[in-house]
Amino acid sequence: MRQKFYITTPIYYVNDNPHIGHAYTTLACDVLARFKRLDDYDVMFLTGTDEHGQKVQMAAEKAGISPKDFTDKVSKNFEYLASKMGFSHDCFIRTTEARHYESCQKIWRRLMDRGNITLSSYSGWYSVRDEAFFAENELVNGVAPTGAPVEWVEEPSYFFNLSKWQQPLLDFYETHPDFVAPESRFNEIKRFVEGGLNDLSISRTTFDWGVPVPNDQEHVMYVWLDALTNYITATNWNNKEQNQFDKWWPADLHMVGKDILRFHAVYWPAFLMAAELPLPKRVFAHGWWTNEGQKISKSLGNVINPIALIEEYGLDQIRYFMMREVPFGRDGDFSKTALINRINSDLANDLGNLAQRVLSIIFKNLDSKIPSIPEDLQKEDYFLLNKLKELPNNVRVLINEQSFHEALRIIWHVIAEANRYVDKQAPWSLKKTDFNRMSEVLGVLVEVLRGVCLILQPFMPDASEKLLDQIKVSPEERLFSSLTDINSLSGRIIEKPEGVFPRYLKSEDA
Ligand code: ME8
Repeated sequence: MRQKFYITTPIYYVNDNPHIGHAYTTLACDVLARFKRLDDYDVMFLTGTDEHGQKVQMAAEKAGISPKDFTDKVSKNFEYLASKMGFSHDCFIRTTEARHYESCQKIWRRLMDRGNITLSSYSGWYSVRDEAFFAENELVNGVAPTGAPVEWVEEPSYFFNLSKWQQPLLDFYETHPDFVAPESRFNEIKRFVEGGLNDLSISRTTFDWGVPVPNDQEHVMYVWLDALTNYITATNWNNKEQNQFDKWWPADLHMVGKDILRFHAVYWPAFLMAAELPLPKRVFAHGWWTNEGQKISKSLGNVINPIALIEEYGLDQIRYFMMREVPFGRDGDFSKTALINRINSDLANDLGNLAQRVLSIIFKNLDSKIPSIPEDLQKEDYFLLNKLKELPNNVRVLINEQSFHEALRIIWHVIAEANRYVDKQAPWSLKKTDFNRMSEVLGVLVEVLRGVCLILQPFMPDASEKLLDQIKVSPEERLFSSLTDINSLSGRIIEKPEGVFPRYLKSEDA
């Protein structure tokens, strides 16, 4: 039976326009989902929008429309971004769907039935921007640690007995050393839990834009309990006919930004333990993007619109840059200079030129017919083909650790070797001196192009598709299981090659 892989993005608050940060998280998940599909996994890739809570209600008020109309409208911006980015999600969930209300209420009842919820009252600080409660001693100069303003809240509230789950959480972390990555973030989480946990307010009464608490219409659920439950709702947990909970749950990976790790690595596993449901296998918290060295924020007016970037630089170029430029897990800076360097150097020069050179010589000198690799490999052929052979497993290990930048780095190492090989073998000179060897060299190089383009599909689906089309790899031959079919292209006829990665020229250079 095929193995399953269930991967999720955070569901994004609809009060904001989608920006580069949202695109980044979903892109990482898209790369992983595509990689797993090519490795023949049965994949479910979930993304969506978080539509309740005070923040969204206030944004709707500001827009002068009802929260329902507001969320219907702005949720589409995120779906639009997903389509522009070429994301391959299997499901786009909205927390205003009826099935989600049902599943939140089901989880609430499970928590209630097991004695983990009690009615009391909350008095303390609340940050609407973070949708989070803060104790007095957590505030920094009178604001939330994130810098968000806080307001004093006093209201009746249901509480979840989070404090009871401190030791079970610590035990779980101990026995699941890969539960949170990167490791430094896992250590922060452990320190936080070791410091003691306060019971958590999980309902609000001062506004009503949320999932009603069962049997108490005065309360709506705290938006984070509602939001986290989306990961289970998507399995149709509450639907008799289409229930796929057993198939998909637990999730294999929750991908999040570092800002919301605590919710995923502390609250969510505690809710699940308390509800007697299995815990997700892993949570990865990636870093934060800044723009040319500055924090990205609406007030600074430096929010990067990914759609404008795609229009200017190309989709695969942006996908490549985001996955390559910053070590995944660390903070990174978005700079146009760095982006243009990557486009011109890695894509146009290293890969684009290699493909163009190899295919042009075949087209012009071998009647467009892809040659075979040599029967007796020379030392250099062997060296290069061996590097290629090792690549898939090495990339697979890195992808499973979410080291996307490293995976691309080692793919580019093989591309660099291929460029050294082509320079050294100089097929354009062999044309006159040793036609047969020229053909063998080109056979080796097409094999490298095939391997590299197959592995690059998850990162740059469009460009890889174009290159694989050009070297006549049929759609059925694009799973990773075909990687070992060495020499399978020999004898196929190519068409006149076309460049896939244009250089980026500033308008004054064009
Ligand atoms: O927190 N750099 O939604 P949100 C990198 N609804 N990633 C960034 C980023 C940046 N500058 N800015 C945003 C929420 N992100 C909740 C989630 S999940 C059950 C509920 C990404 O719209 C990053 O993934 O505020 C971050 O965690 C997420 O957007 C926050 O999105």
